[in-house]
Amino acid sequence: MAAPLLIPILGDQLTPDIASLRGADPENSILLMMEVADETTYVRHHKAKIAFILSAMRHHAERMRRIGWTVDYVRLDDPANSGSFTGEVARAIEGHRPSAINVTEAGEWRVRAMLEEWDGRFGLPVTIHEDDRFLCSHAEFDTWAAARKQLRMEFFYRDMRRKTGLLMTEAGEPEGGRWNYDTENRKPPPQRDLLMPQPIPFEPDGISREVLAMVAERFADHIGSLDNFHFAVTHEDALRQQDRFLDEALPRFGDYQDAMLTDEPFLWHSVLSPYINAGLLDPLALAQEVEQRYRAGTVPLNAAEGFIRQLIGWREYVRGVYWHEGPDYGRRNALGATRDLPGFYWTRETDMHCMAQAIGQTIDHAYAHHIQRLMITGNFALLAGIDPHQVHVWYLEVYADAYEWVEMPNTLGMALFADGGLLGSKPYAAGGAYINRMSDYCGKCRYDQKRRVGPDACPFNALYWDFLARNERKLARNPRLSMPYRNWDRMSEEDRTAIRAQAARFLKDLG
Ligand code: FAD
Ligand code: DLZ
Ligand code: SF4
Repeated sequence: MAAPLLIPILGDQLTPDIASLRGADPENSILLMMEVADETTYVRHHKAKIAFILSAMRHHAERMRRIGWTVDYVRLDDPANSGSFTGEVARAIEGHRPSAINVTEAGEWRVRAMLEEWDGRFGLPVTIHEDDRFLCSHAEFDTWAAARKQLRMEFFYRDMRRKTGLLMTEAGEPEGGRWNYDTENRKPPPQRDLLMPQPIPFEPDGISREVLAMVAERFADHIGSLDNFHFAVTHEDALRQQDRFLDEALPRFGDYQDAMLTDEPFLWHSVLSPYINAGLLDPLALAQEVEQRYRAGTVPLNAAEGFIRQLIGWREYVRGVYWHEGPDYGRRNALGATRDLPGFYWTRETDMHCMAQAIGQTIDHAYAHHIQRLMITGNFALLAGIDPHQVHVWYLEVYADAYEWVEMPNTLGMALFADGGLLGSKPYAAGGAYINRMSDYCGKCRYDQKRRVGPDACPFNALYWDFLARNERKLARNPRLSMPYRNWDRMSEEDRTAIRAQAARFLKDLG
């Protein structure tokens, strides 16, 4: 046999026709899959996130062998494991004497730098393929961004609708006459009931049980529980969960997209992001299924459009921003926030019921839905002035779907405004009234959502006004904040002083 082609497959590249495999000869290629300490510990990932990725990798290796590929699989507990992608590629070169390396680009600047360095290091031709599981290529996003003074998701999204033809009429107009049905996607939560859809609880098979035991032992000091490990770890099971979502939750996804309910972590969300991001599900095929359901009349337009917007709009847009802005994006701190992340982000031990719920289910399931990430834990960090880098690391650690390309712009840009308004036109800052409107949390909280000062006052209220006052110089000219600033100015001097003193006391106690 001629010298084979070496094709490293990273943990979020679990797609059988990933770009680096196309055109390769299964008879003369070695797929290299590597469980490495560098990746499991470069941040202290949630135990369930590690277990999900490693189990999905092991299942993917089996799948690829079944369809005729040769896979060299390096396990984390292999005594010869060097602990890094580069070290394992070096070992594989020793073992297989390949003629060249083919790899699909990584999802982080950190890993991208590693792959780019292989060429010179190993003296072999290295081809890095663009990851075409995304709709928008780097060049396309850069061209789109170069033509604009301001990047706005809504306009990018319209281009993606035109490009894919999703929810477009034959005349090239948006289905229903409008591009966006967001205003119909903000219903407060309904009563909790037994008929709410739930994701399928997949029972861990032998491979997953082995991984779970290893993770429990090796990563005992990482955040999170393994007790609720019910993730799909194969393409087939991920598809089953996709069908469950399409059948049972999608029709009401639109209505309750922003709603939150005590002890209901999933509501009408798909819980598909870990599978989409790891490569077990194809986002475009999923969006086409959603459109199909709309055209068949089983799903209303506000649900189909709302879901498709997240997938081909937000998901592609944040990725574009991540790569377009460069590796220093993660160090931005436009509001100069420096406070340390409070300890209760790791323990859930706080009297703020909304925070205890969002953090608690994160610890239990490595999952929280978008509004919890944005308007509860993200909003709190924004208002309290927590150092964006620490917040970014927390989000990257705790969610099973977290990779830098998607997590970082959502955290730094959308939740914390640390990029100064590049990704969103205003900070998503809100006091207790918003949380009360969109959830049943406040009724179960020891704080009083209506109060701004005093021992029982909801901390979000004083923090909200304090945030605006603290950042007046940077934010007051933002037209989308003119109303709250007018309201702040209308308050009496006495009220303003009391609110700021309340916030200062709370923040001092946080330390
Ligand atoms: P659904 O509500 O069912 O939405 C459908 C799909 O749309 C998701 O599976 C996801 O693929 C996509 N999507 C929705 N919103 C976004 C968005 N803002 N950006 C990108 N894709 C989106 N998403 C991640 O995939 N990984 C992350 O690490 C991540 N970190 C986040 C951090 C913060 C601070 C915030 C505010 C959001 C973050 N998101 C992240 C976006 C979003 O919260 C999750 O994609 C979503 O909660 C996943 O749950 P779901 O699959 O049930 O989503
Ligand atoms: C997140 C993660 C973890 C926890 N472990 C591994 C691993 O052992 N091997 C692997 O190939 N990938 C892992 N990953 C995902 C990688 O970190 C991911 O591919 C990069 O972040 C994308 O550049
Ligand atoms: Fe959260 Fe305030 Fe409501 Fe309590 S009262 S749940 S702290 S918003």
